[in-house]
Amino acid sequence: MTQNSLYKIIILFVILHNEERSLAFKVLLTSSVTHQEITQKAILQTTADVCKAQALQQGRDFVLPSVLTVESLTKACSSPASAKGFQQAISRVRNQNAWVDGKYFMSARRHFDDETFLKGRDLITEGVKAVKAAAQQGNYETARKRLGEALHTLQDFYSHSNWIELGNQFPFSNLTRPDSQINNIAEPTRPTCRNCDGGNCSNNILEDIIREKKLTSGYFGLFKPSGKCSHGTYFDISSWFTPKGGINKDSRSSEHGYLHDTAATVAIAATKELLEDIRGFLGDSNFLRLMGFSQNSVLCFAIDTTGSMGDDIDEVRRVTSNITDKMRDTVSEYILVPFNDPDFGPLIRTTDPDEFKLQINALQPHDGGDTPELSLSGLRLALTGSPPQSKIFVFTDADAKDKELNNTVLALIESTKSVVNFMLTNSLAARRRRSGDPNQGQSQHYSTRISNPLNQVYVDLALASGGLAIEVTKATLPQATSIIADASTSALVTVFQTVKKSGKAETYSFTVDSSLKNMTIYITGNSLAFNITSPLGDSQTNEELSGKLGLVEHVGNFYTVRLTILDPVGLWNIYISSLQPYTIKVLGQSDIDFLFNFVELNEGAHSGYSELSGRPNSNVTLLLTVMGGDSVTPTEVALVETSGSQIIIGTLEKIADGDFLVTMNSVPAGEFIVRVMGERTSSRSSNDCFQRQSITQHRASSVVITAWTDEVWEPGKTLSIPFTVVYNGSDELFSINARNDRGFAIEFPSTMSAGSGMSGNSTVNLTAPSDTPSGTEVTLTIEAETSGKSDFNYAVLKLTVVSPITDFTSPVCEIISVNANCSGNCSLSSWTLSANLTDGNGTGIMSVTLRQGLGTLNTSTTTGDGGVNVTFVFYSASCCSEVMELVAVDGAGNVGICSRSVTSAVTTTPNTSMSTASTTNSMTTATAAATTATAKTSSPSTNATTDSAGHHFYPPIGFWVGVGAILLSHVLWL
Ligand SMILES: *[C@@H]1O[C@H](CO)[C@@H](O)[C@H](O)[C@H]1NC(C)=O
Ligand SMILES: *[C@@H]1O[C@H](CO)[C@@H](O)[C@H](O)[C@H]1NC(C)=O
Ligand SMILES: *[C@@H]1O[C@H](CO)[C@@H](O)[C@H](O)[C@H]1NC(C)=O
Ligand SMILES: [Ca+2]
Repeated sequence: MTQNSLYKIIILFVILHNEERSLAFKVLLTSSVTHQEITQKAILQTTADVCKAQALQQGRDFVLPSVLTVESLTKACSSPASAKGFQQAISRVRNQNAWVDGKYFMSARRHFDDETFLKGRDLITEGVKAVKAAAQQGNYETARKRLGEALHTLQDFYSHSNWIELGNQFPFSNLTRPDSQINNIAEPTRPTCRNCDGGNCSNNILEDIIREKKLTSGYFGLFKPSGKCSHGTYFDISSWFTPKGGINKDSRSSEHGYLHDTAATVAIAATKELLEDIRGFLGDSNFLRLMGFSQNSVLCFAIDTTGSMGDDIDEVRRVTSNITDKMRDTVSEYILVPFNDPDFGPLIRTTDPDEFKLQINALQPHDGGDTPELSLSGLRLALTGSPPQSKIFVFTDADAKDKELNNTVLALIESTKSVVNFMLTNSLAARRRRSGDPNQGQSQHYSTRISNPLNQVYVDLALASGGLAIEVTKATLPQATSIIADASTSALVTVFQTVKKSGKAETYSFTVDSSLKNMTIYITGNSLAFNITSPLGDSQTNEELSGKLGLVEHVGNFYTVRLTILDPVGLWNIYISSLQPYTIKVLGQSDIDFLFNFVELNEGAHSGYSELSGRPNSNVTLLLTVMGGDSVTPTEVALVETSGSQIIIGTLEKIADGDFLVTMNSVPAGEFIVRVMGERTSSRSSNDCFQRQSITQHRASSVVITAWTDEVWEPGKTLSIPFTVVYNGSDELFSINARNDRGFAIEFPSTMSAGSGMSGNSTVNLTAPSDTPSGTEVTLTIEAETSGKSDFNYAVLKLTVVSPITDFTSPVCEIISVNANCSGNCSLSSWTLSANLTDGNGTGIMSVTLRQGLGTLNTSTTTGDGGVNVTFVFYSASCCSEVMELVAVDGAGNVGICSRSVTSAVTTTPNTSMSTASTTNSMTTATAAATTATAKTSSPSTNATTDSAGHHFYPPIGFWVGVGAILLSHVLWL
């Protein structure tokens, strides 16, 4: 039996026999949320610094919001996108941070328990390396996850070690530097603690440990070496034995809870340091992308490039050019995936609209014919390469040859919540005939068409994703493409959506609130008629192209109704009659929206939650984030069956501002969406009700697949990923499929048994070719399906191949000279600086960028002593631009920052005795620079100290005053 499972049994025993301890669960849940508070605060503060620096560089004003929130900062950063992208990125980092507690419950190094300082440090530096490598490849989602994991360990250091007890008020920067040492760790046999004095643990760390500044941390679990400190608090059995008690600062009620707030403050500062290092590496624009700015306005096209698509591609080119021009200001990234037979890809990603147009123009229709293509392979690449919740448009005129990817693509749709729209130009010709509408009893014209049966897989996938399968002819394709421009508008929310797999007459209603603008209703289906009724009783049918409520457009199987009515607030009805399947979708623009994830709660001391990577079980728990500000309150969260009529209402529990935990004890039988109803208090009306719903259709499953690995994956290596299949039913033989989107060699068992009595265990082996570039992201899907195909579930893993790094040192900056004569009117004088940058025997300087300063920067490279490359930097600026900060990044991603500032004399009272400007300089490694970046410039010439190498650091006093002022109202963390 492993220590872990023995431990869990003991925990269970404690829970069963002690009611009070089991009640601790709620507190513990809150505690893992506040790990997130630390993360969120640090992200908001660093992002504010970045936006400010960027605004200064671009000559824009930046007004720091008085209260930093996701919403206020998005506005201040003048991001064209909505706050949703930022919130989503923060949630991803926070959730992955919490996940560490769930997944690595007993891993000492993940929490800096058991004096595992070197291993913990390695986890952090390896994590940062992976964040940088992934982000550099544009794989921001993976970068966010790795960031969340690394931050958990970093933050735990301040709660679980005695760093704070040693009197430190600053972060321990060595934890984020792979080249630095961690000296003074208490020797393995050296006692560090004594018994607490009853309930009082304020003096339990031995005096000699404190005096000699020995670093120690609490042991957690069943055993500890004699004399060592324990972690403490419930569940830490080691703390029941001498030396009794613990030293953690996880919450105010912990043994060292009196230091909790200090520890939390230093943890925020440490988190900011780490974020600053990543910022230095990525540069400000890409750092903002990592933080989700402009990540939710990505336009992704997957285009069939076979010969028969010739005319269509011309049309697609025209359409995409128009859209690209029209959407320049709202779309931030363009992705193109060509597919054909026998190949597909590569995925092309650009932020430049003109480059995107060039790439589309360069598509050459070739090969194939009207025969099936590898469309699902192309779609899979689009899904794995785009940020989550992207809108993907697939253009094809042929059937899918790779239908076996149906389930894989479905799994990716569900887990990314991306929307897939198909523009299908192989529709069967419409047959127009005169016919009576059986439901309205009046004679009218409408076309009787049926879908091309070959398109069924596309229709299924579109519906599952909440997208549309639009069947048009080549000639009418342009008319249908307005949906692409519509989909790219910012702050787009779904008010209502339904999918009917068989047609019948029905009436649907939905609520429109006063925040909604530019409402559009999309209806797809053949042979249908509809009638829309406003809250005031006005109505319009599909036959009235311009009516009381709005404008109707119709092409192929696709209707668009744009509401033009002035006051749409209230309850709307749509009556629809059809003999065939149809979909309705009601969209609008609004700040009120929500995000959710299916999660699993973890019990025990290091409690938390994990996001599910597959379908939820019948007990559904959602972590819900409601956007739109303080005035927005959710009142009902429900799972709504899309094809049936079941509605399961959940129990709402607020866990932080805007964050809720929703639990349901059953699920609808079929596909369902998540619907949030709520109220907004506004001055306009006292009772403004809103409704929003998720787009993707979800399903529950009785199969659970868990898979993960902690191994570092290097090019040329085979990664083994253990996985488990658990089935809540009688014994079954599952068919197993594991696939990756890179075509890497893969091995896995084709079948596996699981059921009532047992779970199935096996491994997937995945081999990265030796020429795989560092930072390559691989999406692995593991699927299990019952033999009768009645149940199916999956796990999705994003894995990153990272090359080993041998260069651990940051570039060094040596300022050679500064010439500043900044007396008098600053605009009439200028200053210059020259410096040498070197990377010693390292990988060499790859980039030098000016982060602050409005002057000009020139660089040239020469070979200096011992063949070391030296980058000579010459900077000159007006004296009005007082601060210069440049960032040098080496080939391994190490960051060095060089900064200098001059103080120009006050122009109104020229001081003759101060004819030369006062200057300060600093060259620090990125981690130390984090604090300078925050503390800098208010009094740059004071407080400089010098380290042994003669480099100057700013003790971040201004920064500490700032951080200290933020009193965390209630911080607990594990
Ligand atoms: C941090 O790293 C530096 C450089 O390796 C080293 O000189 C210093 O002693 C380390 N600090 C501690 C507290 O270990
Ligand atoms: C593209 O825009 C031009 C002019 O702006 C227009 O004439 C043309 O019809 C548009 N083409 C499509 C396919 O929308
Ligand atoms: C694709 O998968 C879904 C769900 O498993 C299934 O309902 C559908 O019939 C499949 N479609 C095809 C064409 O195989
Ligand atoms: Ca280096």
